[in-house]
Amino acid sequence: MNTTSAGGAATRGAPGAREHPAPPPLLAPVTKLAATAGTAAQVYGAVDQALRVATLPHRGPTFVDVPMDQLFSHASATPTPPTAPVPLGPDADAVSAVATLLARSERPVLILGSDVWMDRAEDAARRFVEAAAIPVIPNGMGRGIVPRGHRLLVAKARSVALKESDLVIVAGAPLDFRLGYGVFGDPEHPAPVVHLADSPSQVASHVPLAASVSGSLPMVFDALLAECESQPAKRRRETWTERLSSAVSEATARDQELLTAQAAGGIHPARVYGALLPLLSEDTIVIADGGDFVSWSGKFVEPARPGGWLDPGPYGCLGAGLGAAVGAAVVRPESPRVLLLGDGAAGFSLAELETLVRHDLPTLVVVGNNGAWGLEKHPMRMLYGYDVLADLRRDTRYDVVAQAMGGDGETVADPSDLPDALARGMASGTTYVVNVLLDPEVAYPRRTTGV
Ligand SMILES: Cc1ncc(C[n+]2csc(CCOP(=O)(O)OP(=O)(O)O)c2C)c(N)n1
Ligand SMILES: [Mg+2]
Repeated sequence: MNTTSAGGAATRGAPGAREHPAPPPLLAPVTKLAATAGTAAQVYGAVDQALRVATLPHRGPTFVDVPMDQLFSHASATPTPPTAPVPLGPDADAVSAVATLLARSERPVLILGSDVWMDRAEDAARRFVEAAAIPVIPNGMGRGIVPRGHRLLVAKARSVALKESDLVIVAGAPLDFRLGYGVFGDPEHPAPVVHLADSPSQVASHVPLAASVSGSLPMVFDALLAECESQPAKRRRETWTERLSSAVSEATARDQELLTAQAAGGIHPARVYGALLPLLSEDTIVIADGGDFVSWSGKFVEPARPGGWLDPGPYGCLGAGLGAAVGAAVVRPESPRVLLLGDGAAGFSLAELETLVRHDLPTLVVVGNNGAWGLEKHPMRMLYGYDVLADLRRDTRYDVVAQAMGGDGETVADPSDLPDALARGMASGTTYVVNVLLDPEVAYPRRTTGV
């Protein structure tokens, strides 16, 4: 029997499909599609459709469940050949409107988010950035598209750039708490905002936009590049780019002090990065999983290529890091991998160290051991004056756990031992945990609580 469509599988909201069990309502609001394949014959079509929907822009989870008795039954299916989705091209007038705003802007900034990389728009984005000479702040997994050291990468001048800009273009990232909900500069007279998104559903509707474009992001950037060539900038923006370059230099000098900072009650978290940064090659994939420890990595680690940074997305889902390390190792086995793992995050999926060892996927895991859920503890203290239920055991030997699972590791209590320990881990050829005893009192210096 040919079951090449999901026909008959109950999807939430599909009327008349009640002869089969309804899909679980719990999953429908948090997935792109939730379906129950009520019979074995429906399984192929339901799974096929779920995979197609999940990978269409904007990518997202889909859910299929199959009753247990049907799961162990038999049915035949004719495989459907995979078809590449037809990319949605951008609207020409919308592109032209953005190009006009950009041509008039004296102080533009472009924010490149995770969807730029997920939509494989990294090359098109970089061509546009260089042709338009627009300064860039990366967001999430947009890091590395404009590589470290590039004259237009102004991540370290982020607050100056966003405060003083007269046009903020956000590409491939939601206008969420990480981006001040899309309000930049003076809240009374915020900068005009342009939103570029991979699909119409992702264009922000909670703030007024000066313009927006949705569609396949490689096509959006190519169209913008072509349009900017026909509408060149009215003025040269050297004053702006020089202002940001000097802000980057000042921030880099301030970072240098932190990278060698001393702390009284253990190692200063920034010190880890002082030792780690010189060891990162052009090809190293840095994976971040944790609270404050990850904020420090976001501040200091600037990848040299797209895909050089993996994080758990805007919700910071703890525990995703070990799985991401496994994925990175499988997809790019030749690239060195460093997982920066908070001790709180370690509590979620540390057992996956065994997976890395069993499949021979050597990874350096640096555990930022501050004996706490720091990003809960310190904000509680700030907001309430006390903290509850945010302490862990700093004596836990995460390195010994790795040894017990067939990997290796060591504990570092003295910051001067960090460079050698990290280098040993990288050269070890196995999954190696460096358990770094951090000062629990050092909180990441954040300006907002994110709400
Ligand atoms: C699955 C999940 N549960 C809870 C949270 C909320 N949360 C954010 S940071 C954090 C503490 C993280 O502690 P740790 O990994 O040790 O990092 P630290 O802040 O101490 O550097 C928690 C519980 C989350 N992001 N994800
Ligand atoms: Mg911690």
